Amino acid sequence: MFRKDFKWGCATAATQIEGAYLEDGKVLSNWDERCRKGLINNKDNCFIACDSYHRYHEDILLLKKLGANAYRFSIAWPRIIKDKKGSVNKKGLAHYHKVIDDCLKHGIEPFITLYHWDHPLFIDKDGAWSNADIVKHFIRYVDVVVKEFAPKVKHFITINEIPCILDGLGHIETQSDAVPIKRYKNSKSHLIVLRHLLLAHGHAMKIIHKYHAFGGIAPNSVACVPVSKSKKDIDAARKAYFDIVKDDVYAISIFNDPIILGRFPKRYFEVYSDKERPVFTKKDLSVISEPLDFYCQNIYVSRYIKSDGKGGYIDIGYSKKIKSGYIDWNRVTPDALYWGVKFLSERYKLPIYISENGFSLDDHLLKNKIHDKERSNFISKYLRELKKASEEHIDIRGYFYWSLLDNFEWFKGYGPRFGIVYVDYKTLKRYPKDSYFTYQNIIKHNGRNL
Ligand code: PNW
Repeated sequence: MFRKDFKWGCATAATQIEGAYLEDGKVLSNWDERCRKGLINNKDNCFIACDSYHRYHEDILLLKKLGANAYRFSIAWPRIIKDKKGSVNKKGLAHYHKVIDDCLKHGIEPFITLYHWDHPLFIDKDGAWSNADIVKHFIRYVDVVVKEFAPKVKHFITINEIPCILDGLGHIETQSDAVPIKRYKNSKSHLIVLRHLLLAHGHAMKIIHKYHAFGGIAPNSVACVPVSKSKKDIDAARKAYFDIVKDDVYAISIFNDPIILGRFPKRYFEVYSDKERPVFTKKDLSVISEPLDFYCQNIYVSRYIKSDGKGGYIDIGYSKKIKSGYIDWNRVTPDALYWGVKFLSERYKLPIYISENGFSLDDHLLKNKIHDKERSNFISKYLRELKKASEEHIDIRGYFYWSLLDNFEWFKGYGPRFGIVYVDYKTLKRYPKDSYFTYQNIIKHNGRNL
């Protein structure tokens, strides 16, 4: 069973759906610039995207008809702050007031992501997350936004997917498929980026609390699943999930532990030398570990782990037989949700939301319909695993499907479609897919029919 007040929703992000890239005083973003430079697959751009800036009401009605009681979306920093002095663009704030009010009117609780990879270009030009100044700019932006909206919005998510930012999506201007660490001169330079992200997060949490709202963070991770139910394989999977491998930006304990437990894990000190580790003062750590009110996890996939028989683990990756979506990492591994939330809740003891989970396909309209059976199966299978965890009294508060709409998939452009609603990019018309109705039916029964 899911709790009675379980949050059922979908997630989106500003750059991926809004368009209107020069409207109402918005300044250029890092992503507008990447598009202008032709760095996106197929030379696609985010200038119009799903045009949700103008069509947000239609999108909220789609959520309403779905039966959703929550919507996770992000605020575009470049719509709010106009310059390095931190001047505020009132029109940007006015836009999000309309979106929030419309959600509330329809019984949909907004979960606002403060940073989903877009920042003003003037910040990018100064080095984005490698320049300590970004923390100061972020504090100004977050203070403006949370002060403005906290009277109506309860839940704020500070930063989306630290690993992907380190991997170049929110930060460095190269395709995301290169070996992550090649983007950095050395370990030290990527740990400095991490340091700025941690401080930005901590200060944002303090601001959220100053205005009496609740805050969390939304990292992604590849969940570790034991190959058998034996205690030694389960212990091995747990160990792998929280392990740190040198220069692997996807390790989660490297940021979750300081944020939630107030200290770096032992492995961090074993893997990185004194020279590589940036200095964190006691005061820094106390900012970074401002208590979270909830924890969000984006989970799409798992990898399989077995014990090496000596207290360590062997990462056996994936079976070739496992199907992927349009994007190759987007494998169908429903057990990711069960084991992911189980290990996370054991270690961090916080209420958990699945803030993203979804499946990409190359959908085609057929007489105004999309028969995306694979996506329907994906949703049902993953939710069955989440329900199993919930029945074991793990504190799971909600699930956000990625995404409501097909949208701009960063460097991959408009190829992969993750939506439960199809978007015809020529007419911008929306068409609910079969999976929309599958999810609707699950929501209607609060998952009892899974
Ligand atoms: C997320 N993985 O990124 C992002 O938050 C979204 O903006 C994006 O559109 C969505 O997933 C689909 O790609 C991820 O390797 C990138 O497991 C990589 C992974 C997961 C999520």
